[in-house]
Amino acid sequence: MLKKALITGVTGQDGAYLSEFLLGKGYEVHGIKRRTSLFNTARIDHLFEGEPGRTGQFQLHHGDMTDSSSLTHILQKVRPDEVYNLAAQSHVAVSFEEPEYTANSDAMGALRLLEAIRFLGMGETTRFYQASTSELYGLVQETPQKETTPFYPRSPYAVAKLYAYWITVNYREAYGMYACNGILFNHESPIRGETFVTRKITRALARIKLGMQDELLLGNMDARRDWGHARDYVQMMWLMLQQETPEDYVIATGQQYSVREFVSRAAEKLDMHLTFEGAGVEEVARDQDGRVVVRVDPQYFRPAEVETLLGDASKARQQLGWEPETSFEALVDEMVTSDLAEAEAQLRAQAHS
Ligand code: NDP
Ligand code: GDR
Repeated sequence: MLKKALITGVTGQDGAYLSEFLLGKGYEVHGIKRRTSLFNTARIDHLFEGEPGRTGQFQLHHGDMTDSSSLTHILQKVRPDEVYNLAAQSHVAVSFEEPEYTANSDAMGALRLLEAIRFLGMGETTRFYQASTSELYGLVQETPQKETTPFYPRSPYAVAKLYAYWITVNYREAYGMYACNGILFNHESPIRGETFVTRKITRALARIKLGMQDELLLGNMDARRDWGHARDYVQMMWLMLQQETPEDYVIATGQQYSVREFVSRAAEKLDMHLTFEGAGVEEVARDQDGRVVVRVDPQYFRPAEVETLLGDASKARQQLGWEPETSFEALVDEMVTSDLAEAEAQLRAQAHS
């Protein structure tokens, strides 16, 4: 019998990498996707093609984190060995604009899944992974941040994720469920959503390089993050569910860079050598020809900011053998190369139309 995994948020960045990883391990993978008016399965379409004999090993079900009935029906039908709760309104800035929806999907959504697993009588057999986040540390109380560092969330997103974190711990303690939190620091890839800062930068600089765009507008360039590669991180989600006892783990690289440093590195890869001048809202970056290519735009500032995050993943290193495979430089290079290829393809398509 194949092991069965159910992934919420399967159409997202991590859902796509995790699906591919679990299919490679021989799992039958079921994903929950919400109904959309346009196709939104670009990240996972290749998984349906599969290898001979793998047909049917990857299946999608319509459902929504705000709808208990859909979640319950899918759980009852699939009866998964492992549930990975990756679905979320995951954009921190958007959570200030849609705080109630963010709480409904990110906080209550986790509760709906846990409660459905429990009352369907699957609490002893189904293992549960909750996508927790370094945003829980927010206004940091200790550097670097580890599992015991106190939380101080700074956005409706982080507050919703705080509820999801604790309800996961509570179901573990109250009902003996195998439920864990992966407290993952930022992880990126060429299929990262285009409005997160890394992808926004690599995509815009590639287009500027090809003359398809003039400028890149950014918010707080002083923000510092511990950035890793999503491909490395999803393996840890799986490993957390393969242990003897369920525990919570920080996953991070232990290295930190500013948004400005990310911009510089991405530009270097494109042979654009940037000089930064001015400060605050006056800051700009010019290329070697003196052209302004990056500008600060206050519309991207957040009502409350998380200035700095740096993870200490010692526990995962010791207990799970965690070792990030992709360096910061390799991550940026991979993203830039992919976005350059995408922009070039778009130019070619325009030339032929
Ligand atoms: P994405 O934003 O790329 O993907 C989010 C997924 O959730 C998408 O599939 C989205 O569907 C789905 N979704 C959103 N709302 C609902 C809903 N109401 N019902 C059903 N599905 C929904 O996020 P990532 O892949 O980057 O992150 C995965 C998880 O990990 C998220 O929970 C995120 O908060 C968390 N996380 C991410 C980190 C990171 O750096 N990437 C770090 C730490 C935690 P659709 O495609 O239709 O929009
Ligand atoms: P984050 O990621 O908020 O850390 O949440 P994001 O890439 O959105 O922001 C990182 C930092 O960059 C600053 N920033 C900008 N951000 C965006 N999106 N757009 C800009 O133009 C811009 N300019 C500067 C931000 O202010 C911030 O400080 C991500 C999400 O994936 C969450 O779901 C996840 O939980 C955390 O990472 C860990």
